[in-house]
Amino acid sequence: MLQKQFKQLNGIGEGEFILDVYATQEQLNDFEEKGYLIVEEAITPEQLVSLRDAVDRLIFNEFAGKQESQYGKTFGGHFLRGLLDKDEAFHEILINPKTTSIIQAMLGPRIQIRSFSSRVTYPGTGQETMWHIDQPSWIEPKPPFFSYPPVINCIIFLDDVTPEMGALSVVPGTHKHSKLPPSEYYGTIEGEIDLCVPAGTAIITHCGIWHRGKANTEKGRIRRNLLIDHSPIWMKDAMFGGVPSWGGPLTSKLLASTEDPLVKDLLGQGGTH
Ligand SMILES: O=C(O)CCC(=O)C(=O)O
Repeated sequence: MLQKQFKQLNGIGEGEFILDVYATQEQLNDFEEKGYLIVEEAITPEQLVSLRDAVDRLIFNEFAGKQESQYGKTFGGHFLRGLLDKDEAFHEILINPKTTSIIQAMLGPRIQIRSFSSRVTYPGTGQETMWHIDQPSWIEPKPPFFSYPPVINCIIFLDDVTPEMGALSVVPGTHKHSKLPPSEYYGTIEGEIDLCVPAGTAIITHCGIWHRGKANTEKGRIRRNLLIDHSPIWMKDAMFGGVPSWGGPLTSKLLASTEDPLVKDLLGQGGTH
């Protein structure tokens, strides 16, 4: 097993991290180069059953048998959010050495979860996503001290993914050029490849890679996955509002009274997914 050693230099003392990485150095190099890495049998068969059950329960509770996409065409299907607070089954894979260790090897050992969601699409609905990147906050030209958001997504497929159910399509290498894919686009892109994988597989992606989930067709079946975004611990919490953790009544009042995006950014409310 590949072992990585990190020291944290924090000015007062040093922390040491010895990490057993469930990948070879060649696989990590390939991930760096292409922007994605496939991890076979990322979860156990027992976990697969319990995670599917948990997703099904929540889908039933939140969508009551309806199949209509909640975000319209651009991100088709149903999204369940904040899963760690909805069912303890998801805690089983909070630390999942086969994937977590790879993400730590690529981002550094101290990582946090930014969002923990699931996406479900249904056969015959044509539900798909447009081409996108997961953290659309590139700034061009890049100012000297700007840092592109280092976010890694771990997509765990809970069903076999076939072309009929909609491959995960990626354009290898696009995470390196800091450009956006064409807006609201569903067509082909030069260099794209379709990834079809068995249930229990994880595909780990750099947040800048161009990708999309293809359509679930009439010949498809239900397609469930987990989407788990990770960042280094120094990034703030994920988007979608709330008072900053250090905030108080006056900050809340100011936030409630402004639409100024810079004020919102400065008070920790800005964010992109
Ligand atoms: O379901 C998929 O295969 C990908 C979904 C995706 O890219 C997203 O929701 O951001």
